[in-house]
Amino acid sequence: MGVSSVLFWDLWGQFVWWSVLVAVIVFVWLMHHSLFYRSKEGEELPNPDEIEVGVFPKDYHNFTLEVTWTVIPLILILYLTYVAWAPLNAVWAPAGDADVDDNLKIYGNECTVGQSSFFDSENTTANCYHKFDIIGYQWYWEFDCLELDPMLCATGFTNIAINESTEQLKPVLTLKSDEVYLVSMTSKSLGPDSPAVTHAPWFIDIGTKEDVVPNVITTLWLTPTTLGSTLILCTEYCGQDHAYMIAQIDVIA
Ligand SMILES: [Cu+2]
Repeated sequence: MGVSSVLFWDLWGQFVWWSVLVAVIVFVWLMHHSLFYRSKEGEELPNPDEIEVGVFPKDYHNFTLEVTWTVIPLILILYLTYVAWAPLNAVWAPAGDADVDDNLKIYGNECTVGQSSFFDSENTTANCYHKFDIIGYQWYWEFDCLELDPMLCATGFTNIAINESTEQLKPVLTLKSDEVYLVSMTSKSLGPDSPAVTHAPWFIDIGTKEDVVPNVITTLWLTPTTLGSTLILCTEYCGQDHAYMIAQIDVIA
């Protein structure tokens, strides 16, 4: 899982836990009341509320109950909102001079040749980061490893099944696990028949995505921490072959 995924999976776990707890309370309560307060066969029921068919029942206002069922869920929602903010630091952290600015300490400075990021997924910090580029065309991804060592970043091609009977040659990006990458991205034109349009690479399993916009450089932190292969899909509709704008990422040790 990537840098954001580590955080998002933790959040996911918390949200599922609270959802299950609330569901158990609600459904157990509901079942209990539905069964326990059922009238028995032939039972003559008292009618203390004088409920009549076609007449709106008397209004019993219970202030304590009303406050309780408003305040308790409100506290839970405020808490979940608060914890959901946590990954924003890791996702939007600036890149820059970590020696000068404490806010840039999450991923440190750009690695020097041969230096490793040593990503710490517990605390979402790293020694340093590596840079590479992604360019979106209509309709394929191009990876540029810049000056990086081939052990850290390599490109190639492979056949990927795009449906049950068809395979297509697609780009492959090979990255090293537990390294932090800062990806700079933009969209370019291949000529009048293929204008620069907005794309958005979605790094499945790594859990992040970002728009790729003509004439703008967008950036994204990427930290693959699980070995294996995953796909990049385009999640911004970009024309005819949008659905086939696929690439593979191989994460190696
Ligand atoms: Cu696209």
